[in-house]
Amino acid sequence: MAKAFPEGFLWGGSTAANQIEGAWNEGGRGPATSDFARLITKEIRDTEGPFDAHVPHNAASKEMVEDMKAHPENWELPKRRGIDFYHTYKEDIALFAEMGFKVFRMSISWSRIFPNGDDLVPNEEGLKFYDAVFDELHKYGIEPLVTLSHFDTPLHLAEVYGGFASRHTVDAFARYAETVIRRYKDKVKYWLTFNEINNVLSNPFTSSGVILPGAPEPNSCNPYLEHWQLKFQAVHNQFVASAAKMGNMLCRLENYAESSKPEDQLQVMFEDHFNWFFTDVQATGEYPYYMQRFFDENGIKIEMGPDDLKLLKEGAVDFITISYYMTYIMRYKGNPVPKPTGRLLSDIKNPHLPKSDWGWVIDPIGFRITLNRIYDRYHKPIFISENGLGAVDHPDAQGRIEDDYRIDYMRAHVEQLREAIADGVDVFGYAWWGPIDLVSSGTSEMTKRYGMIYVDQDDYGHGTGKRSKKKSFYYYKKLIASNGADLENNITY
Ligand code: BGP
Repeated sequence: MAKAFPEGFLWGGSTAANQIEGAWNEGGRGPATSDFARLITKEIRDTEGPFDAHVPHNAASKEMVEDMKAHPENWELPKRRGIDFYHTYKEDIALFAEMGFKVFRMSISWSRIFPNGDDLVPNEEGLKFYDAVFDELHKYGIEPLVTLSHFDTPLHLAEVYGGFASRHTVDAFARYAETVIRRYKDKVKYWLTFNEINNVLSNPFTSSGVILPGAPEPNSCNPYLEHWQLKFQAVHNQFVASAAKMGNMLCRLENYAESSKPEDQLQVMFEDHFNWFFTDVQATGEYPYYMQRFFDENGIKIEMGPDDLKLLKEGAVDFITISYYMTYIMRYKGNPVPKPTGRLLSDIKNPHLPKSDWGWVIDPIGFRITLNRIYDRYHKPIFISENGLGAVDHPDAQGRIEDDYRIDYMRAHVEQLREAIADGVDVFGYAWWGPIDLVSSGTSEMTKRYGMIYVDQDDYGHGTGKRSKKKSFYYYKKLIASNGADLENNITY
């Protein structure tokens, strides 16, 4: 048996309120941007164009939101129902406990606490819900790790203030953050501010509440490219809102050059900068030198408050949190600094790697590389808040799911994680994305399943909602029980 992971290593799973809770208009909750994220099925992708993960993020224009409000019957909006965790949390947490979870990464729905985002008094019913969830987790010795904002800005802040493009939203966020951090001071030790803060570039509406002017272009892979001024202003405001001793959260995009041409390597450097930028600011408390040229050449001027830079410096994060799904191939696009693609799937496919059903390349070695590079850059402890495989599952006649493809993915990534730790990288936890099937962030599908726990529910909300254990449930349970030493797939199911 291989070497175990460090003692006390936090094994667990990761979710987001908008993808699991449902109950979008219960318990005093106000509407959030995620309630306006439309279902994008394979048929829609095939007819409307090659949608990337997260791009375009379902709804972004004022017109679409207005139409969804006026004619909800014309739209399929699955995040409103999630997987009904709001009502099933006890049963679901009991299953996480059975797998041996040490940590559960989840988020609080901001509009459940402050229905409009900027109310002065919090909604007690919303606060009580999370009290109950945290108590339930602690009952089993599971540590909650909580994201304050995971792609669900209160809609009112988006509509009236343009979300984080305005400082008003920073003040509202600060009130929300203070309220929950104070309320749960004895129940929550680990906090993250914004999920995948870099996604503002490709997904400004749901991640930051920024409604861009004009309607998105149909049939475009990414109709939200451009508007750099707005996006970088929003992200600056999010940096300021984040400036506190807690974790950041970056969607880590590891890039390889397409060839050994120096120009391709230069492109890797440019793209890397657009990814490191976010964590550079959050980890060092300073704007890195390399962004200035891009800002100058694109007429971007970040408006800063007099104390912003001081706040950033004082609020540098204690640990680095990342999601890791895949790696990307870069080809030279010319000088001066080209604009980032904002795409999650690269045009150029890596011929050496297999792909998931959604075209995401599977690259466990890239995981080790990225962990080493992050640690080399920041020398701060790392928490993996997301890693996982979205796949189509086919239950057999008895409803059992032999998901060896998911087990293979997990095994390969945990092996490389172990290598990275052996390399000397300080990683203190690993949370599998979507331990229970949930609504996809990018496409709002249920068909894209990540879970070790199957949920009987389809893209349109049909099904019993019943939970059942896939083969990977038993695999992860055994892996955790051995603290990562036993990765053998010898499960009888
Ligand atoms: C990350 C998000 C998650 C999650 C995951 C998988 O970017 O933080 O919310 O959903 O990606 O993406 P998808 O659900 O689109 O497959």
